[in-house]
Amino acid sequence: MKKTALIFGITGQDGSYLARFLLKKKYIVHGVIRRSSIINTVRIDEIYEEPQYRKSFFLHYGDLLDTGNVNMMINNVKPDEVYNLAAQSHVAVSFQMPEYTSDIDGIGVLRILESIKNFKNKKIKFYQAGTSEMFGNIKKNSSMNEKTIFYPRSPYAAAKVFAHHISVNYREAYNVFACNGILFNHESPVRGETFVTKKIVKALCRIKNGKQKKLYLGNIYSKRDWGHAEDYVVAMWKILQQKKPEDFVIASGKTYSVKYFINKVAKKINLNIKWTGSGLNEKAKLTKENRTIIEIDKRYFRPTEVDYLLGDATKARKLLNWKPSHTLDSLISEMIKYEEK
Ligand code: NAP
Ligand code: G4F
Repeated sequence: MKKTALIFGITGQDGSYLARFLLKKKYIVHGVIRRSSIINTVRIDEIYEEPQYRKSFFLHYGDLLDTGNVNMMINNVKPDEVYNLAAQSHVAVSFQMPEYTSDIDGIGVLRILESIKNFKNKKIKFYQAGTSEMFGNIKKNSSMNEKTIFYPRSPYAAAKVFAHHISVNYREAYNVFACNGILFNHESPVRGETFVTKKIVKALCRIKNGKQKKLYLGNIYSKRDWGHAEDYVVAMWKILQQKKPEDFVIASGKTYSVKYFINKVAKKINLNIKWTGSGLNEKAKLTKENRTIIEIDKRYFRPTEVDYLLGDATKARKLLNWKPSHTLDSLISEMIKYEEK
């Protein structure tokens, strides 16, 4: 008997990779999409149009802000597994829209959990998309695992901490099969264009081809543990295949600064740059032409920053037998190739 999965956030980066992965595993996949005045299904259009998936891929309009709709999704689809990847996922935006972000990223999760708790026909497994942002600031040179204490540094992270704890609570109080994946940053060619990796790759490729003059960035000294979304959705699935519901850190185990990422991309596309100045006056110039192509803009700084993230995925390696197949190097090459298509 084929398993049925319901994905909230199917139009996002991770949703599109997870849908492909589950369809290849012969799941029936249902996805929730939001009504929009402009097409927002570009990442999954190829799947939707694929004849072999006509009878296994279904889309429904919905929104995590709408309790009745969430209940209807669970009751109509009757899924074996629910993946909640839906979120207002941009940290900087969450400072401008804290209430909206909390409603989707925090209370939205509670809406799904209540619905699953009240669904009596079968035991539904639930995956919640947690984040390394929940750790916030910890000591540099140490890594974060499932036991590390949370210290959220943004409305986004605070809402995700609520989502994490309420999922644990429904597991303990009502025996809901609820699991949190605590995922560190993961990127891909279809990463949202305002996240720093995609912004850098796209802009530097455009600058190289004479289509853009400058790239403006915020804090280039923060460090991130970057992986590839394709590897991370495998971990999501593996987490739900365990006998017992548990929480897992998923990470590459390596951390690099935003500036390191820029230098890597520039080198790969043969853009020779040199850095001058410091603080808000730091700039990158094209070595030959002495023309500035990267500047720091204080508008991209956050009121509170997470300076350093490094994950320890030992538990996932041991219990899930999960390890990433991509490196930062191969990720960047793939992102560049996509931009240069
Ligand atoms: P993303 O590309 O921003 O996708 C977010 C998805 O959520 C989109 O499908 C979006 O729909 C949907 N959504 C937003 N608000 C919604 C609402 N009110 N109701 C229903 N759906 C809504 O994010 P991602 O990078 O794929 O990340 C997936 C999840 O993992 C998110 O929860 C994110 O917070 C979390 N996470 C991501 C990372 C990472 O590095 N990528 C790391 C840790 C955790 P539209 O397309 O219509 O906007
Ligand atoms: O790419 P970012 O916006 O990702 P951030 O804030 O780490 O959040 C992402 O990863 C989280 C997991 O840890 C997810 F939960 C979350 O949903 C999202 O996917 O920024 C990365 C770093 C930050 O330190 C930021 O301040 O890059 C810095 N940065 C510097 N200039 C910039 C920019 N970030 C963005 N988005 N745009 C800039 O111009």
